Amino acid sequence: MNDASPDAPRTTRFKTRIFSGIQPSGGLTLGNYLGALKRFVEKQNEGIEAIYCLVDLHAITVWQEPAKLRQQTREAAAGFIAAGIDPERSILFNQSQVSAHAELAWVFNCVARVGWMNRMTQFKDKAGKDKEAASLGLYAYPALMAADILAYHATHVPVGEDQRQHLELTRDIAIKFNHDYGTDFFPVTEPLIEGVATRVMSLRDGTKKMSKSDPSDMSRINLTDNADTIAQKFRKAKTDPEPLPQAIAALEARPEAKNLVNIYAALAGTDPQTVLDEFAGQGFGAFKPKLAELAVEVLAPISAEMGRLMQDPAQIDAILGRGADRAKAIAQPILDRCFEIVGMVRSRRG
Ligand code: AQP
Repeated sequence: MNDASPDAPRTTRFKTRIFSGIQPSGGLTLGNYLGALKRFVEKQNEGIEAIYCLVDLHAITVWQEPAKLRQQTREAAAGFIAAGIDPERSILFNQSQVSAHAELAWVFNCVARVGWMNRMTQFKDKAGKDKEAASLGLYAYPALMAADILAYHATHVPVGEDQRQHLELTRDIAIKFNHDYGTDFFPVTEPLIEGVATRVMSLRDGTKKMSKSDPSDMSRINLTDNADTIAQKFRKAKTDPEPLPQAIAALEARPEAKNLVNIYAALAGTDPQTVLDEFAGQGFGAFKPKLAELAVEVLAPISAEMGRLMQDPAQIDAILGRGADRAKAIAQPILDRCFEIVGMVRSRRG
């Protein structure tokens, strides 16, 4: 699916700039890789200015053990670099090192309406049955996400399908801000939801998305899993007894089968029909080992490079620090101007 080309007319006043983020709330998964990271690298390699952020402020909307959060942030940074993000060409940093995100989020908390937040399905999913016990941060999460994007006047945001609703809210916030203050200061950002793996599903339940915080490690492939673990997880992945069909339509009622075919297609850089053309008539006993083999071929070099980078955490911290300085140089003037528009006295800068 391609929601908007980078030349989309609504944002032509603004320079094309991509922003996207991933929460360091666990180890990166195959879902994060195929739905986001792989496409971040493609966008960077198309020469588009790109800002990529490890959104640690988002991560603490649910409990994070501090030492683990630090480790996960460094590991995610290593994952970005190992997957092909060049921290010289793109900006790579962790969110909490640029205070403009939290400051702009406050302004957006005052622009967004409670009714808008009440419609956010991610809050409902993550808060579960006991909504009263969820953090206020989890509820306000989408306003912070809007701030992440709009602090850079980002015009395009590559994300997986699960983030579509939050992107809509970011657009609503920009439109309302511009309307309330009689300005066209913020761009109405376009989502980029592209490819065959915009929604990679759990290996244990084809109706649930693959997620780094799922209690079952068997539900996901982690970028750091070794070849044996990957093979075992695919071998044990829930499927059905039918062979793979010839027609895509026949996968509609078979979510687990559809998920594995989509994963194969995304890893192979092809489309699901091509996968079915090759495997139609074969059962999962034959398909799963091929899928595992392909996944290992793609992920093993990334995992090995992550391991190498993780041996030097000081180097990762230095990269994140440099990225934060570059990010701040873009975000601070935008935040200052936003405060001016809102009516704050600005008698000192920074
Ligand atoms: N299963 C998925 N399929 C496709 N894309 C996915 N993304 C996440 N899971 C899938 C995309 O990865 C980017 C970063 O997401 P995130 O880590 O900020 O938050 P998330 O979507 O909530 O991811 P998780 O893994 O489910 O994290 P937890 O478990 O902490 O909530 C986004 O672009 C997202 O679309």
